[in-house]
Parts: sequence; structure tokens; C-alpha cells
Amino acid sequence: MSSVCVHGLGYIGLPTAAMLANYDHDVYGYDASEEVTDQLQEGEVHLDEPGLRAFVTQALESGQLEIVEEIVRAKYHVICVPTPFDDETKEADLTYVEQAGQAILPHLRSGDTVILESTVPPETTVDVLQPILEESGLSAGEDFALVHCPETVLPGNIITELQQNNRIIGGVNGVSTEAAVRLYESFVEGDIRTTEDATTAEFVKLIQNTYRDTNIALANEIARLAHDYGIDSREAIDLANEHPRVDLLQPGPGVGGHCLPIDPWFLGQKSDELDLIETARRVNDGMTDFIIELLEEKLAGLSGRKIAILGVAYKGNVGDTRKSPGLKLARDIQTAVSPDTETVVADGGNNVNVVLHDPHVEDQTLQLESLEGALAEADGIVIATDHDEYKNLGPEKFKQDSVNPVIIDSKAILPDAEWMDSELNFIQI
Ligand code: SAJ
Repeated sequence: MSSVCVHGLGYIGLPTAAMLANYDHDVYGYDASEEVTDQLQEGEVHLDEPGLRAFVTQALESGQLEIVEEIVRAKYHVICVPTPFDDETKEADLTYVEQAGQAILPHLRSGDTVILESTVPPETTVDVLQPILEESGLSAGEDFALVHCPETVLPGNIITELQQNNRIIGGVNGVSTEAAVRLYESFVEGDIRTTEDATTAEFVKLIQNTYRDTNIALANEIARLAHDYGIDSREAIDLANEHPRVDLLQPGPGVGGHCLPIDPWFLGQKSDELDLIETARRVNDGMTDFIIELLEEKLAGLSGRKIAILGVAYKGNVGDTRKSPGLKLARDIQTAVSPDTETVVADGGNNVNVVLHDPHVEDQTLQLESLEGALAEADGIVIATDHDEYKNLGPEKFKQDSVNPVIIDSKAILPDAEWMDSELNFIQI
């Protein structure tokens, strides 16, 4: 068993640290945030992910996982820091990767292995991290191993996928790759595929998420086409997927989270070749406009209306609102009615009153309403996230005394037959 220092204790770093600890490695978890460090030292888990609390508690209580306030010397350093994205420049901000490299520098010894798991633009491992680590006087691939091993876990199912997914490991040379394989094979049950090139591993991760984003864009365009032909897009997609070589994903209010809406742009960091990929991004971002068009058409304008958005997490059963389609919809509705509005407000101060509900999100700044409060007197209701809590809502919950609301089920989670039969103004996209 090895000593491992995990840098960054977010959605990837924390479960990875706990996994390694639960497989008997001596793990030191470091996070630059004092708040996160304090909470974890007290045994509190700050992330909403099924099973994570018990998993981390087990690792902490066994003594195999220690939350540290400073980086320590370790045989393996695993970097799981965020790589924020600038919406304006469409560039990755690699500051946290650079800081992690600087923090490892004084502790790096011959024979150690540094693994970058954060999603990064191609060539980051060799162009950004390697020069920083080589300030130590040691050479990557000769004195220490340097590797990119992209994380591939799905939020909502992280612990299972950490173990069961196949992994891709790309070292700067064969020796580096092998050093990382030794660590991952201690807990990964899926196949471990290797490449002796960190840039290929970075590229593969990005094209996986780009494939999914582009596939969803096609589904979203199909939904718009189906609407024009008066067809049920979900039924059409289901039937199309009967073909053995067709596998379309599902339409929705857009694509959120910190991965799919961002990673495609990383591919363009040092290339001008984005075309279809860029169009797919635009199609997905345009789904909020499509929903607004539907609302405007059905309500004869949005001015003076109350619109309830159910679900501001970026997807079902998680509490993460990063790049949430529901929040984008709220902002876009307000901008459509009052173009000067900059922030989401739930007080009806503008010409349209947008109210938000989400049973998984805890963000106080969003002024979330209770479900009853959100639905009361609403002229338009949009289901923007497929939380389980919304799946069993019956038409009677939406019936109002004074208004006949338009209900847009953008995730197709309500049983449409029952809803179509109700007298409500119901649209599924
Ligand atoms: N979505 C659709 N239609 C679909 C599927 C998803 O509109 O048919 C939307 C979701 O509602 C959500 C967005 O796409 O807004 C992204 O959700 P997701 O479940 O597709 O993916 P993420 O962002 O939670 O996780 C992805 C995964 N990548 C792939 O499946 C290729 C995960 O395995 C990665 O580890 C993760 O990105 C990451 O960290 O990169």
C-alpha cells in the first residue's frame, strides 16, 4: 500500500481520497479552502452525493484518511482541483493546476508519481504542470512519473463508477503510465487502458463529453423539429433507437453541469477546428429560448405573468446548480421581458415574476420557494430538472382556482397520457 496525497476535496477528490483510504492506502486529503478542511476534520461532508457521507466517514474513522492543512510528502500526488472556464474568452483557467504543481514542488522526490485527474485542455500536463514540477531539478518520466488519468464518474453515481468504470491512463512515458496503473488497479474493477502520451488521455476525456453534448444537441434539434410536425419527440427517439446502430439521447431544457457545457470548448484552446461542436453548444444553449417561445405563444406574452421553474439543479437528484438550465431559463425569461435585469430575483420586481423551487438545492441566495408557493397562481410552470420528487406529481397539484396554467415538462418525467387527458395546458418537449 502507498502513501497518497489528494489535492482538492470536491466532487472528485473527496470520493477518490476515501476510495483509496478504504483500500488501505495511507491517504492525506488537502483542500485550499479552510472551510472545507474544517468541516471534513469534524467529519462533516459538504457535498450532496448519494452514499458519500458514509463512505467518507468510514475512511476517516479507520484512520486511513487524514485531512491535512498542508501538503505532505507522499509517493503519489493526485490532483483533483477545479479548472474554471471563462465564458467570454472560452478559455480554461489553469491557476489551480499551477498552484497544485507549486505546492507539490518542495515535496517531490525521485520515484514519486504525480497524477493529474482534473479535466484540462490538451497539452496541459506537459506544457503547464511538467515545467513547474521540473523546477525541482528532477525530470518527468526519468526521476518522477507524470500522468494524466481523467476522472469519468457520473455525479449521482460517483462511488460505484469510481470502481467500475474503465480508466484511461496516459503517462509522459511508459514508466510513468505503469506507476499510475499500480495505484489505480488497487481499486478499479473496470479495464485500465493505457497510452504513453498524456495529451491523448486529455483529448479522450474531452471527446467523451463532447460526444454526449453533441448527441444531446441532435436530440434537442429533433425535439424542435418534432414540435413543428406535431410529433412526440420522445416516442420518435425511442422508436429510432430500436435500430441497432442508433443511440440518441434525450432532449431537455439545455445541458448543464461543470463538464458537458465546458469541455467541448477546451478542445478549441489551441485549435481553430471547432465547427459542429460549437454549433452543438449553441443548439443546447438555445433550448431556453425554445421554452420561452412556447410560453410566450401559449400565454400571449410573459409580461405580468408568474412563471414557476421546478428544478434549478443541473440534473435530477443532485444539488449542484453549476450551469443549470433552470437558472439560465429564469435569467433568460427576465431578460426577455426586462432586458436590463442582471440577476435572478424571485420578488416579482420586474414585469415577470419568476419563482424557483428545488428540493435538492440549498443555496440561500436563490430565494427558493416551497412547491406550493411556487405553483400558487402560476401562469406558466416549467419542469427543468428530472428530480424523483417531481415524477409523481398529479394534475390535481397543478390545478388552480383562478388561472389555467401552461405546464412545460421539458424532461418528460410526468406520465403524459394522464396529463394529456387532464384539462390542463400541458406540453412535453
Ligand atoms: N442531459 C440531457 N439529455 C440526456 C442526458 C443528459 O439533456 O439524454 C443533460 C442533463 O440533464 C445535464 C447534462 O446533460 O444537464 C449533463 O448531465 P450528464 O448526466 O450527461 O453528465 P454529467 O455532467 O453529470 O457527467 C458527465 C459524464 N460524462 C459522460 O457521460 C460522457 C461523466 O461520466 C463525467 O465524469 C462527467 O461529465 C465529468 O466530470 O466530466
